[in-house]
Amino acid sequence: MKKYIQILLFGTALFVLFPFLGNDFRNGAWGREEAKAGVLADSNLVTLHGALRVEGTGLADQNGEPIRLKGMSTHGIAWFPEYINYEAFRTLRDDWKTNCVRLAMYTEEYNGYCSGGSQEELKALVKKGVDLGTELGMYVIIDWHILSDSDPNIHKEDAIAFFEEMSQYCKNHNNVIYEICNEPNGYATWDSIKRYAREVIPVIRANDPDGVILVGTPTWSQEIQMAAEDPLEYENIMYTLHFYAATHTDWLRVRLEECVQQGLPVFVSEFGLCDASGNGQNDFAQAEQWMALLETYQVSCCGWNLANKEESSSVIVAGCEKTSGWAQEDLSEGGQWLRNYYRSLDR
Ligand code: IDC
Repeated sequence: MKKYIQILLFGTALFVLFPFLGNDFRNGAWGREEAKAGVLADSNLVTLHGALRVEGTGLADQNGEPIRLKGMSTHGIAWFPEYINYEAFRTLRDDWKTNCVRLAMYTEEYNGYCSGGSQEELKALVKKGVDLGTELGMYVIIDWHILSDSDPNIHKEDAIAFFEEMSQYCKNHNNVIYEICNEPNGYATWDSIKRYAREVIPVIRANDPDGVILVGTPTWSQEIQMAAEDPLEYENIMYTLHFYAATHTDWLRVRLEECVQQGLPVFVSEFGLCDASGNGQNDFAQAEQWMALLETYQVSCCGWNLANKEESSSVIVAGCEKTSGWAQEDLSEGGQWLRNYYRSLDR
């Protein structure tokens, strides 16, 4: 009997308090079951915006309205698989106000896909990330994260098989974007990247004809002017520019602006506030200039990285074991800045 009275009192309190509860509680902070049951249907961005396509220099939604993706990139998913979880993505959606997650899968570094990592486990993790994004109404980028393997042609056969399987899996999802090579560098020329792209893109397109595809550019995805001069002949393609605010300054911003003004579709699929090593001091003054430029041209972007590694680009402080629901003090200096920035866009 006592129990029923308690339940009754609790119910009445909830009813009375409901109008005063925060937006987060009313709109976002429900449990997984309510989310699944469709209580969150109106907050499901992917239902609202549907499949995206490249329009001008940016992205448009299913109604032809411009949409800007903004979000976080994971660190390498083989290093930090624990952040591919429902609550983590939900925190990024509801607390950070982001609409996109990039799944970075290294090909070479630390148990990379082509250097001894379990390909089956990594593919399962990517699919899990895609499914979580679908469930939560977030766009997901599948990133073939080449780095020390400078030229994407080095692992071209693996890339073809990987994207064949992923595009088969994702063809009925309208929230997936394919990034076919993170950062070509060293001797990888624009010609060799184009050669690679011409083999990988048709494989994806055969399964998922309308999927947006991101193509990396030479010198760690900085030479977008080469793509502007000599673009690929496919529709629905964007070229990536990456910056780290403490290293890349005016000269790279000028390049971005010039290329966008020439009509090049650009996606900043990775950026950092610190230097290009992923560590060192953050440069918030430069970061502000970058963000102002990205906003001017509505360039979509993903911050590096969702992990608790001891480096300034990790947004969670080293030693914090929480894999979701981070409080202010769980976030690094850069993490707090990024969260505040994304929240400030939610207007
Ligand atoms: C860095 C990680 C670091 C890791 C290293 C591996 O932050 O923990 O040890 O890779 O070599 C990039 C790359 C991205 C880098 C990042 C920072 O896309 O993989 O991550 N960066 O160096 N391009 C420019 C900077």
